[in-house]
Amino acid sequence: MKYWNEHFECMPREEIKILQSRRLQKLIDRVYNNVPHYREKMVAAGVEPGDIRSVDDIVKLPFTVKQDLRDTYPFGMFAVPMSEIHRIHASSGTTGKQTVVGYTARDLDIWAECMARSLTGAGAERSSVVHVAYGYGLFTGGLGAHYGAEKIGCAVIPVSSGNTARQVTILKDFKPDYICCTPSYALYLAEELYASGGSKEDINLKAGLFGAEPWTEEMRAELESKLGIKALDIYGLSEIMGPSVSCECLEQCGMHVQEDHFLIEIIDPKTGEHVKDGEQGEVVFTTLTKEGFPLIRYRTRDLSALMTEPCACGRTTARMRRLCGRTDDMLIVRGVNVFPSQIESVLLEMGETAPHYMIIVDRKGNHDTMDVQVEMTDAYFSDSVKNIENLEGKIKARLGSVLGISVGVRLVEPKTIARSEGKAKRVEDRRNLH
Ligand code: DLL
Repeated sequence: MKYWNEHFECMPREEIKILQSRRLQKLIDRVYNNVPHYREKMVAAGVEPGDIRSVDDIVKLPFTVKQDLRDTYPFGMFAVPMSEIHRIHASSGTTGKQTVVGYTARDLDIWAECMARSLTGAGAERSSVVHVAYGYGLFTGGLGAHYGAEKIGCAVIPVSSGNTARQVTILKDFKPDYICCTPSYALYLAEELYASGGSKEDINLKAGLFGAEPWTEEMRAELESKLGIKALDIYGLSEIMGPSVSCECLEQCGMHVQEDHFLIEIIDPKTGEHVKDGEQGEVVFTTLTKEGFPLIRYRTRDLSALMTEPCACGRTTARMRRLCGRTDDMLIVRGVNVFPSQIESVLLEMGETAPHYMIIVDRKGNHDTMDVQVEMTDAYFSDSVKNIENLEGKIKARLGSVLGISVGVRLVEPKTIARSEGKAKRVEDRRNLH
């Protein structure tokens, strides 16, 4: 089966727009009547529900930002009474209060539907076995992937995260066809698979749905060759919905947005104006069908670009380009913007180290410093000091030319950089700028 829901996934774009416009009108009516926060903001902006007749009118509505969620913590922006809420998720975030979201039964069903579309796009079907190694709990990854796979009728292995040795045994013995986890955890699993004497020949994975953190094309190549799979990018965020707001198909050419449920805009983060298709900007979502916790023009702080040209898979939905980072995890080092993903690309493309690294930013006096620690491969580790220094110099030169600033590079012993079981932490900013 190629599509889970051909009607919506392959709808002509003009029809998608009509459907979105109709759903947007209903949504605005609903939030105006049920969520005081939105009513107040609309009144302040001088907009009434009747002013919103099509998706083109969305620009009349104010943005919603993370601070709005904090101000109404925990349940102030729910649009239905608690008797209608069936599940609560929360994301801890790195700063400030956690973000709390609620789902009605219908919301959960739509979430499972979107995830079923994503898994089907990766090739999964009823007879497939799906290994879910995203964390189960308040984080949306585990349960999100789980219910999508169950909706298709797959056999789900709900391993959750952690206990890596056992996960490797499961990969070898239960032979799942699909795996859902963060890309950094997939890398760790691959490493442990080989360390236990196994290889890709001992497992049966066809594809992985990897997301919840930024990763690169170079990391994709690494995962595909080590695990013998197609590595697909899947996106989501607690506030909008967990995994499968958008997901790549086997064409691997951008993540298809579930546009019947989510209206996507890409804006210039400074001006708030729309950028042109294909241009990079901040992703903004409106949840067209959510009942429990609808969001209007939510600024995600994620940076991506939109592609609307047809995809070879036949789906007509707009696609998001791989995220290059977030407006708030972009490092500004000596005035230069640096994304951790740029560093990952360089290291993996050079391919002379292990794919494990850590970025340390500090301030000495008034001077920002950036140091990259990267693990040597076992072969290099037993090599001469001179060769190690040469390689450090080579990486330093390459990073310097790509980033436009000079960076310290230190090769460290194999297996000394902490492995991640969920979202990888790759930056330590010691400058206390926040
Ligand atoms: O990470 C939901 C999710 C679970 C997505 C499993 C995909 C797979 P949060 O914990 O709220 O939700 O974190 C959301 O993670 O705003 C992005 O910055 C980042 N993120 C999610 N997917 C990707 C991706 C889940 N494919 C935040 N590429 C988002 C890059 C991603 N960053």
